[in-house]
Amino acid sequence: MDQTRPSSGSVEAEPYPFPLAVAATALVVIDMQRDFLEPGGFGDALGNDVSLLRATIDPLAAVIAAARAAGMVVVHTREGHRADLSDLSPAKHRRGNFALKIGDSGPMGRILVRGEEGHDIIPELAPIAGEPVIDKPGKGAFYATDLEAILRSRGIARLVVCGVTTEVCVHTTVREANDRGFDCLVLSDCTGSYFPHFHEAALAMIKAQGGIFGWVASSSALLAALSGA
Ligand code: TIU
Repeated sequence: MDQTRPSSGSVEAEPYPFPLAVAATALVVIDMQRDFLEPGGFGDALGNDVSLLRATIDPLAAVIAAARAAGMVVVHTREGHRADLSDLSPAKHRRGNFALKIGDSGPMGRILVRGEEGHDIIPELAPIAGEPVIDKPGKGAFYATDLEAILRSRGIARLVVCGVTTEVCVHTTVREANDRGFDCLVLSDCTGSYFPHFHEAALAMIKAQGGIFGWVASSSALLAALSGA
């Protein structure tokens, strides 16, 4: 097959079209949590301008709606820790320019702790019944989680990856998925970073070298493919 030419049932992507196989594809939404997107959470405590991530919300809401309508598996992840912090390594606890550390009390409850308000997925993108929510203690969604078992049991071989932040949890997850044999398409406008130049570089790294980690496309390309599928 000439991989550089578009074919029907594929998403216009770089470095070449991503074949669309809805039944074997999951939409994976990474860490669209208050702790990263709203003031007073973990992202804010690290000294970031959290408003930079909010441009992802509307396009991602449209993608989630289209994926649900097409019958795609939709999976959400959340970064966070047990209330007793027993799954938090001392190294992760120490690291960062923290105003508040993980586990400290902030305006949205304890920072990056499961069950707290800040740990919730933002209301605009709330999961619906039947959609797996993966709680992860690390940056990658495969590390110390049952994500791989959940995907394999549903016959998933391909991932559309969205969420925040592009160069941290999205990238780590794509690298983990790639090494496990999943084909990953990352949506450029449904991922975001506190550092726009890191966002651009992270996307460039994924699609470089003939797609060394996967593919990159806009949400409009996925929506167009889904509407024709
Ligand atoms: N700090 C930062 O850019 N990201 C994270 O800590 N976690 C995620 O990316 N979810």
